[in-house]
Formats: sequence, C-alpha cells, structure tokens
Amino acid sequence: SGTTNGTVHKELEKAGLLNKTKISEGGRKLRKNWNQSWVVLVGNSLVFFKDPKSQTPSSWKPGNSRPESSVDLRGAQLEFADCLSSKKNVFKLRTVTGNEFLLQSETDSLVREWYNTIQGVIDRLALQ
Ligand code: I3S
Repeated sequence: SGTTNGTVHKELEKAGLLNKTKISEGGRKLRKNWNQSWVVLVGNSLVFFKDPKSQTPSSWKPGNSRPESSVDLRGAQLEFADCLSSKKNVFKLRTVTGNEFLLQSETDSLVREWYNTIQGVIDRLALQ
C-alpha cells in the first residue's frame, strides 16, 4: 500500500472469475453451494463479488460495487484439495477465524496463478 495525501491506496494484485463454495463457517461445516464469483485480491484481502457479469478489472474500484464477502488473508492457510471435491484444480483457503472456502477453475494454469499469488500475499503478511 502507498500513501498519498493521507489516503491509503491498496494495491490490486489480481482479479478474475473462479468457482467458489464456502465449506465451513467458524469451524462449523456447511453444505456446499458452488457459484461463479468475481474474485479480487487487493491489499490484505480476497474480496468476492456476486455478479461476475457486471465486473471487469477496469470497472473495479473500491466503493464502486458491493462485495458479497471479504476474507482477511493474515494468518490464512492454502492447500490444494482435489480430495474435497469431484472437480479438478481445487484449492482450500482457511482463515484464522475458521472459515473455509474451496476455489476452482477448469483452467489449470489459472488456478496455479491464483494459488501462488494468494500464497505470496499470505507470506508477505507473515513477515510484517
Ligand atoms: O462433497 P459433497 O458434499 O459431495 O459435494 C457435492 C454436493 O454438495 C452437491 O450438492 P447436494 O448434495 O446439495 O446435491 C453439489 O451439487 C456438488 O457440486 C458437490 O460436490 P463437488 O464434488 O462438486 O464439490
């Protein structure tokens, strides 16, 4: 993040479409409900938007659209989790608060990029 005139500008790291389902809330298991989500990695957060059609990287601005939910990546854990789904290219994101999400795409390279970029942010936060 950079600061100009007292305003913090969070860095947009990555944005795109992924299939997403939440599988735990505070350690409590949830029933899967896979949906396509517009996912934005900005600052220390992974932000999910419900309506992918109305979102593009160029149209995304803070405060421009209402996120469905947001995940604090500090202390979060990532792991590939093809064993948790019949889908391929699945990884699990677990937050410190015990929320767990599965993220997936049919495109292998895209999923690897997301995994590596999110892991990079988690690693950076661990050093701060
Ligand atoms: O791991 P699960 O519970 O077998 O996941 C599947 C189910 O949640 C299923 O929903 P219903 O049980 O409500 O019909 C979903 O439609 C599937 O997509 C889930 O499995 P995958 O393998 O797609 O993660």
